[in-house]
Amino acid sequence: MDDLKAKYLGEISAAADEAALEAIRLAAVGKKGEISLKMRELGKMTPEERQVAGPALNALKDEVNSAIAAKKAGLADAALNERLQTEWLDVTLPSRGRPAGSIHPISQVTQEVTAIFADMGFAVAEGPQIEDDWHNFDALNIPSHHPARGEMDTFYMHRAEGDNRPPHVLRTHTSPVQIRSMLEKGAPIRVICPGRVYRADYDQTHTPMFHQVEGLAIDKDISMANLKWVLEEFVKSFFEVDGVELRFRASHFPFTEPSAEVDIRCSWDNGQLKVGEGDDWLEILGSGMVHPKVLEAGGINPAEWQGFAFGMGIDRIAMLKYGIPDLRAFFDSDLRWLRHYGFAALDQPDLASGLSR
Ligand code: 2U9
Repeated sequence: MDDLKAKYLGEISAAADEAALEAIRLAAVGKKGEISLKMRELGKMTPEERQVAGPALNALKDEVNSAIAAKKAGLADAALNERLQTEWLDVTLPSRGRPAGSIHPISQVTQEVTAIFADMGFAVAEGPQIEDDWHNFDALNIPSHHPARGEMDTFYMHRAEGDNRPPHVLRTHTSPVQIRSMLEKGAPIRVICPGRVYRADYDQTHTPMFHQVEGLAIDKDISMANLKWVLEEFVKSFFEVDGVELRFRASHFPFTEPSAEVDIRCSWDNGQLKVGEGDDWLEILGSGMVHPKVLEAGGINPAEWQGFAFGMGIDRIAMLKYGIPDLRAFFDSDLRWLRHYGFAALDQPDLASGLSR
């Protein structure tokens, strides 16, 4: 008994890790362990022998078990201490200096426009950039022979061989988002839809991907007078000028009737744009009363409801407001350009503190 005790306590104290400890446990007190087998032999002993050997074996088993438990705890402590020694971290160290990122003018202007229209009760809606031709064209009263549907301007998605359904398109305007909003929410409705749009065009003022914001307001008695007020408020807030004169020029869009293009009074002082004064006019957006067929496509009864819509290029108004000459540079990811024209990340535009501090 003393030999067994000395052997196992010695092995336990020398065990290097938990796996070694488990091997010792199995060899000593496991089902077929040495001590367990000895306990099975108790049955063959005389009652006198059993009275001595029984308690002694039980005591030995208990002693081995508690030695294993104590060693196990010791090993876990040692492992933790080892980790604490090697994995420490000085949380009082100052952070490494990093060059600050900046907000892209398009993000900045999108937020400015959103803040202005949110203040006038417009919600923001978004939709897919890959559209079916019904949402992008038909619902907007753009017939299949319309030039905008031609290969020239529209990016068509690929269809599998033998699939004769009309192809999906990269949306050519954000108008399909308003169609989706009308179908989803019904009237009355007031939304703006900012987002990316795609047209096959590339020069100093056109990129194949650009950004638009369109607006839609539908109610029982909305007129062009409401449109005029909303756009005047927008232009004043956006260009941060008090008085600004708007000029509505009759125009034509398939989705609005009547339609108007809107110019603002401005001057160009050696290349510098001034809004609200001068003898020049600058076209900034298109607008009109929503065509009855378009209301119908949006599930809204044109005998009961009417509304106005407008659309403008975010990139274009960003160029005008912040004096950025070439549209193509917007998408070059040139760090020097981004540092020059970018905005501080923590200065988010809101009406109370000024849009573009
Ligand atoms: C619905 C009904 C009507 C949106 C409109 C314009 C006029 C317009 C251009 C401005 C410059 C696009 O970025 S640009 O090339 N947009 O002139 N957009 S009215 O009319 C809608 C839209 C959706 C359901």
